[in-house]
Amino acid sequence: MFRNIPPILAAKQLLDRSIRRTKKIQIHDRDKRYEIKKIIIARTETFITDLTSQLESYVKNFPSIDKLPLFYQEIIDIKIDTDKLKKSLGAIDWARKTTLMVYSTQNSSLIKSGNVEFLKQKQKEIYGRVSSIVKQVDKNLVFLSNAQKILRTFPDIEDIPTVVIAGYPNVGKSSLIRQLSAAKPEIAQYPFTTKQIYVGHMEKTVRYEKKQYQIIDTPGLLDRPLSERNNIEKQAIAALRNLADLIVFIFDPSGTSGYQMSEQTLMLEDIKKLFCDVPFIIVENKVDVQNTGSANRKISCTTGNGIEELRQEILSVLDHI
Ligand SMILES: Nc1nc2c(ncn2[C@@H]2O[C@H](COP(=O)(O)OP(=O)(O)OP(=O)(O)O)[C@@H](O)[C@H]2O)c(=O)[nH]1
Ligand SMILES: [Mg+2]
Repeated sequence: MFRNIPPILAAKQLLDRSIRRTKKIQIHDRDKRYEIKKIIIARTETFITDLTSQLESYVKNFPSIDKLPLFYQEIIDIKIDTDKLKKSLGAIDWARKTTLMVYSTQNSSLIKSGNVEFLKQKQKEIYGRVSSIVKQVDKNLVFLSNAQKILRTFPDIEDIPTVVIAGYPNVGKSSLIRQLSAAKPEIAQYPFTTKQIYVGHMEKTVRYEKKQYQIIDTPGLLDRPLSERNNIEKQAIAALRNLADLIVFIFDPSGTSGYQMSEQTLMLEDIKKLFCDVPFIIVENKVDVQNTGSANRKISCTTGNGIEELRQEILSVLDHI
């Protein structure tokens, strides 16, 4: 969804690019003085037009944050910082307008003059003033370019029934999404392996018609207030808050995740309160290591035990939403 934004150049590269474009302009006239004048005017105009149209495309092609779905708005704030992003876009627009203003006030003296030395001096002056304007927003261009790289990593979220997998770190959330979809998030035996949202798809054929569902892997959550959560955890909360039609909460009673059942239970109570109008399916993973005998659904992402039954339950809950 954010892959079509054109690459954003830093001030120096941007200025170099526009200067390079001007070099291509050649004009021939029998009157050499007139030829030089025409070249200076045309090159200055190209410099300004190329530069300002680049700056304009940076601002125009950036998605309007306020119009994006709420999930993206929250993720942008967490991973990029919405205020800084808006300020940077504003600064770049300021640079474009100020450049055009400088050009429009200086251009008439270029057109009126026939003095080659004066023309060259004026052109240098315009280039100098415009360069300093663009350099003033260099940090904003760099910020925007980084923001663009981060945006490109955002998953494509569709408006279809969605299940979000949640739980403590290391309990097997990514292992489960690998079992249930073609998504391949990294799996490892340490907490906070997953640092962002991953999306997989599940499908079901209902009377010859294929229905698509989204399954979302989230970073692990610890039992603590939102204000103490790190930016990785905040993404999980953003997915739960904005995307979940159903939450699959995974417990790991085996102890291999490094977290006690008591801590995991407290967290489940907390998020149940936060998302009280969303249905939950509660599962205990790693039944190959530990079977508590509780009433919760048991699965093993290692042996595949209970996975098909869980898939059917997920699809049937999503179908009734
Ligand atoms: N024995 C056993 N190990 C499992 C099972 N499911 C996952 N694991 C292991 O548990 C560890 C954590 O698995 P992940 O899928 O990365 O867990 P996660 O919840 O996504 O972890 P974070 O992304 O760090 O929050 C890995 O070493 C997995 O191989 C299971 O059913 N049985
Ligand atoms: Mg994971």
